[in-house]
Amino acid sequence: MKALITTSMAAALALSVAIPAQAEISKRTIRIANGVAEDHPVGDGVEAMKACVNERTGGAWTINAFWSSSLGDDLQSAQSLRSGTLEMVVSSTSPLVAIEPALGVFDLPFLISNEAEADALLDGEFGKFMSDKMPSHNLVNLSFWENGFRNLSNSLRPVEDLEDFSGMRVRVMQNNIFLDTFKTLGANATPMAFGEVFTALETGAIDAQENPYVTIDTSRFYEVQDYVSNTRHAYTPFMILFSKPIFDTYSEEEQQILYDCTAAGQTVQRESGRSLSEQSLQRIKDAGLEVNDISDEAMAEIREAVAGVYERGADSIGADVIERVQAELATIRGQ
Ligand code: TF8
Repeated sequence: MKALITTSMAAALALSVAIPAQAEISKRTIRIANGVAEDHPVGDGVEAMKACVNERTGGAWTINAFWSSSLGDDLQSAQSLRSGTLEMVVSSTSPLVAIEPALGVFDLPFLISNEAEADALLDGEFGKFMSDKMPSHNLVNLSFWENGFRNLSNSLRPVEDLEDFSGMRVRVMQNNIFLDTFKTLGANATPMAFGEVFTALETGAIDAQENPYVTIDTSRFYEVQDYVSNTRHAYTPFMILFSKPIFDTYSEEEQQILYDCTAAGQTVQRESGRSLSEQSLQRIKDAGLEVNDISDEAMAEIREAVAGVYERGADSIGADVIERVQAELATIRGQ
């Protein structure tokens, strides 16, 4: 009898030693909402994340991505996360100022000047500082991915200097900083969810919109626009948000898988976005659009015109947050 117990105990012990990882991983289904089309670089990031999850969970998790705002726009999806009715969203930070106004810091015009700065800022202390604001809104930011530098497209004329913005009906994201920026530039700025932009451009309800080349390409805006100006007026990040009420039901190991696999997705997504950007620009040109750069002189004038947005934005963003980002950027730039 004694020998039998010892044997079965040893067998049980061996079993628990043999599959330590599985014990903490449950069967799960994760839905990811997205506003972009599947051929956007976010699609590559999600694929990489899926592969990572599959390996780490031994296939216990199913990940279903929903494209082109089919589960709602960025803000609606984030609200679903907060109430625990949706697991995940790849969202621009910009429309989320309705939830956390400090996120408007990323929308300040000409804040970030290149991708290396963006990566250092978002993956460093400042990114952590911003992510730490999210749990109080029932959201967990797992990673920052890249939306990218935004450029203006329109159906009226090449935008080459400050005067060219005048009276142009520009769709902006639902975001006070972008609204202020484009009003200050003299445009007739209209906040609108991303999912409505194509139709609004097509029907002529608006003349213009602004997004990175990969989005102008993969959302087919080139079909309903004639001019693109290389304005690079803002770099907007994506947050990879997870529902905190759902996150809290995950084991520590499962939570770590989410962090690790969205980080794996980040690497692929950024690389893909950066290499696709050139191809997208070429496709935009091939579609017959006129693409123009802006002279240094005109750019200096544009920058000066919108400088006041920083001070006015401090009310909603917080002066301390703006000071913090500027200090961090100065460090990154070695100033
Ligand atoms: C915008 C954003 C969007 C993205 C996308 C829905 O213009 O740049 O394109 O957030 O994921 O609204």
